[in-house]
Amino acid sequence: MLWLLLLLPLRTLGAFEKTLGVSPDLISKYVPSKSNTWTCLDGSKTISWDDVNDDSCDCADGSDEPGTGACPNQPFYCKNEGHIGSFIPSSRVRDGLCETSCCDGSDERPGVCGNVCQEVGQAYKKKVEEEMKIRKTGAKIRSTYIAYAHKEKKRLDGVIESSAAEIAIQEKEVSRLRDIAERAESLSAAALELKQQSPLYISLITHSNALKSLQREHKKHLEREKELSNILDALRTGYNPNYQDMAVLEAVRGWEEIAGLPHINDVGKDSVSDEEAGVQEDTSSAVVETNEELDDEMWSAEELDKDLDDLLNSDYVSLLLEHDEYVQSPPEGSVLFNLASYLPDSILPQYEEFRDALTTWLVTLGVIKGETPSSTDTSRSRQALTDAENNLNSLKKEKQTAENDLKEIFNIHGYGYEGEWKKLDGTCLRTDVGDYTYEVCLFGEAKQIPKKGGSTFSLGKFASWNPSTDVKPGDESYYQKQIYNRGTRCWNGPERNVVLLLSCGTENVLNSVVELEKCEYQFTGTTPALCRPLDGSEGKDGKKSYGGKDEL
Ligand code: MAN
Repeated sequence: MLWLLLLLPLRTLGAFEKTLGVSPDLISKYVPSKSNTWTCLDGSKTISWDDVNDDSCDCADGSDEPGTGACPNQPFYCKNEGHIGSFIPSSRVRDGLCETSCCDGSDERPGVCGNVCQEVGQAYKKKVEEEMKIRKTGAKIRSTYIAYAHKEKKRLDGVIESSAAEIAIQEKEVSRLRDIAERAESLSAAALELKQQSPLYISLITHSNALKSLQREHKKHLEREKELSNILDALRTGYNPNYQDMAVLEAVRGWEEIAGLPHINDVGKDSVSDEEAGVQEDTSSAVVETNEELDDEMWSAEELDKDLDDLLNSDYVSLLLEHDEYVQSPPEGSVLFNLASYLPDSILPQYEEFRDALTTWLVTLGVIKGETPSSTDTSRSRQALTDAENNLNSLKKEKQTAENDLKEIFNIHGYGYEGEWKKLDGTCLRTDVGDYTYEVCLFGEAKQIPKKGGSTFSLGKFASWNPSTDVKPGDESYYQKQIYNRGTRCWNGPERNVVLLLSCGTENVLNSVVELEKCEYQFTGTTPALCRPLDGSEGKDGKKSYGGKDEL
């Protein structure tokens, strides 16, 4: 009877060993049949219950040996009571080594590894609690970042609204000023027409036209003279003196006199050279220049040849206006009667508009002569228009910038769905490592600054969040990595670049910098922006808002 009592705990122990290494979701399947048999989990074989966990692999799927490591590639489950259960591969079961992830020592034969789950569990719990504390504090700070983004949105909405209103006003102002400028300019055109009726101007134009015509005729004559001299040269050198044709001889002699050439029959005799004989290409050059005495203001032939074209290309209208201003230079003290000079700039455009309208009316009615705005008035109204247009453009630019900024705030690829990163835009984190101070200005640029002097290298500008294709934009891991690239090119190497790895922390700090490969740097740091709230109100896709508030 006593042996039966002794057997009971052994049987219980045996049953316990049969489920050694079995994961909790399969435990219900490790029960013997009434006839003490057991069917492999893949249903391929029925074996004796005694063959389960007997250190000999019987089932094709290895399911009969969950706790011995006898079958390859089986998961072994450590219960780790007092801590967290975990799986290890069967290859590490009963290998004589105590696995850290199997703190209960169940992977080894009894007595090999102690059960340290209580201590491990407590240390783990403490660590988790500390992390939770950090996350809780961080999440509070993060919520202020989100609030900042909303404030920023409001501000930008305001900027967009007010600049839109100002744009509408300014557009009207631009069209009003354009109207004034165009009217002033068209009045100036009428004034110019009037000025062009001046006898002096008409005479100047007539002189110019006459000179141009003279120049044209002169050129024609030069051409003709050249042709004639060629004919006469040919006659002179080609005629036959033996024919005694007096008319030809007379023509040759006459030409030789005009051109200053020796008589052709004397060429070759005595000392008359070919050159002197005028046997040359350009006989026209041989034409005798008459040395006239020129008056002081007369142009020489050379001046006529070189400078006449420039003179005839003069801008006569500009000359007319200059002349007009010259003869009309304002008398001293005229500012006294210039009403515009007493008016503040703000009402000047209205005054000018009124004055122009009145002037036009008076001219139309014949009350006053066509006195028109001066070129100064015209350029002033043009200037006022340009200033207004510039103002309009800067308003439009301001609105555009605000719209772009607004788009980025709640953008998962920009400052996050909740805008939690907006606050950190431009925040610079620094740390000293070796001979350098490393700096990263978030969403800006990363730098390597030598402590003992020398050039600062750009390590790249912000390019993107985690670009890995297996990371979904908006997920936590997406925001745990930032890429900065296109920094200063490395000597014989790539452009410097940085991978910034971030995790939740109560402060924005840079913790470490390592140069993993030449000119490829890895920064690590913490930020409250990554401390998502503990209550899990935020969906995995990051689309649920923090603290139950509905954003957007
Ligand atoms: C500088 C620094 C280093 C880098 C070398 C490469 O000294 O930027 O980090 O490795 O240049 O030449």
